[in-house]
Amino acid sequence: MRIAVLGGDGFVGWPTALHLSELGHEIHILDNLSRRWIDTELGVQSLTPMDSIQERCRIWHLQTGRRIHFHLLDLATEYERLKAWLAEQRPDAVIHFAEQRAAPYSMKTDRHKVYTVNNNINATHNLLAALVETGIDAHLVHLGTMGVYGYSTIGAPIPEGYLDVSVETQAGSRAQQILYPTRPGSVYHMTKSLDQILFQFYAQNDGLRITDLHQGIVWGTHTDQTRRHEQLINRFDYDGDYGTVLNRFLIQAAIGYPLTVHGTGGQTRAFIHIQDSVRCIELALRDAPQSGERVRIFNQMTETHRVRDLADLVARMTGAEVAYLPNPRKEADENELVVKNDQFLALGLQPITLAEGLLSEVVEVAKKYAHRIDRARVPAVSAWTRDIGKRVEHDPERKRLRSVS
Ligand code: USQ
Repeated sequence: MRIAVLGGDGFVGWPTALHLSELGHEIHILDNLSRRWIDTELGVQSLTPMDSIQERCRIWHLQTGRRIHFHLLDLATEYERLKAWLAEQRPDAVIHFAEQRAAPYSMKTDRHKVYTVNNNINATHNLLAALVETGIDAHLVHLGTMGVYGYSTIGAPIPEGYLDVSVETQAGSRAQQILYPTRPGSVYHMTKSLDQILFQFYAQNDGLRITDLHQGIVWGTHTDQTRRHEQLINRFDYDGDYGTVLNRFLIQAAIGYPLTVHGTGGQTRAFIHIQDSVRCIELALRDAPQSGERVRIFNQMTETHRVRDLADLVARMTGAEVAYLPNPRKEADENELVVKNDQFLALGLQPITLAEGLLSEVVEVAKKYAHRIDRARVPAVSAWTRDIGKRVEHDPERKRLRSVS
């Protein structure tokens, strides 16, 4: 297949492009390189040294003989160029990763909220409108998030996108399936919730074939392909805005920084290893819906864990200290989470679960590049509200951490 990977320079986009190229697909990455600009804005860098996208593609070609094509394009602002590109290349599938993906970044200031909404919603809508206008019957696979469901304890497993409800009518009760009610916990998660409505409309109105993957928190760094050459290495974020919880704990352990648990650490979240993430995308691509079908929704996760249990696990493994810090986010202190992921299991996914070997691999990568870490950028400082911000700033445990690190 000819596949467009939108956002193919990012943390999941790059290994996906490699994985699909290895399988023999013709891969075109479309990316505005905004993630690299955000590093510059924040004054941080990936733990792992990343080459330019053109250099990465060159090395892949040298290693495998396969070509990955790169096109510099901003989906959110260059609608006409996007349409022209689709009309010319007519891809069989489009994988859409091209969104600002960090919740803390989206909550930093009003400017970051506006940027995240403008970028994410325009990118998604431009793509949908361009697919309709060009008449391309490409399967659109979108990387969504588990966070659209919210994290309150509901006492029942979270289904894959749709909820069975019964509506009382004058003629008795009627069964219906509705999109699971969204309860986003950040502006970023809100944009993915809005994406769902856009997909629902375009599938119903124009017969677009769409799969939405509600992914959990990705951990790990290497996949079979990124492991192959130093210059194919994946990016790895450790900072307080882009680093995600388990990867952060692993790098913190590697550099002797206390593990930064927010609040009680009673937050339960869904997780998936990066290798499974790319495999799920392959599986979803093979299982495209028909035109006229409703949006196909998968929960792309393999296990759930409580944050403090992960901290304890990493501490036991490495001898790291655990620090309980005031939570910069507005989120439930404790929640239960049970998630259905039957569809990927039925398609043959064999989950990679938290194994010591893979956890240690991340610690080893972090040790190798520890000299690239700016310890001052490790704490998470983006607060969800002004009041929370003041509380976090003056907290004695946070001040202590600043002095020990
Ligand atoms: N947390 C800590 N300590 C830290 C960092 C985070 O206790 O040092 C806590 C957070 O307060 C939160 C949980 O860990 O309760 C998860 O935070 P995270 O930064 O790992 O994940 P999140 O902000 O939810 O976002 C990440 C990705 C996002 C993706 C999402 C999947 O950045 O793109 O959509 O995971 S999910 O969480 O399932 O919605």
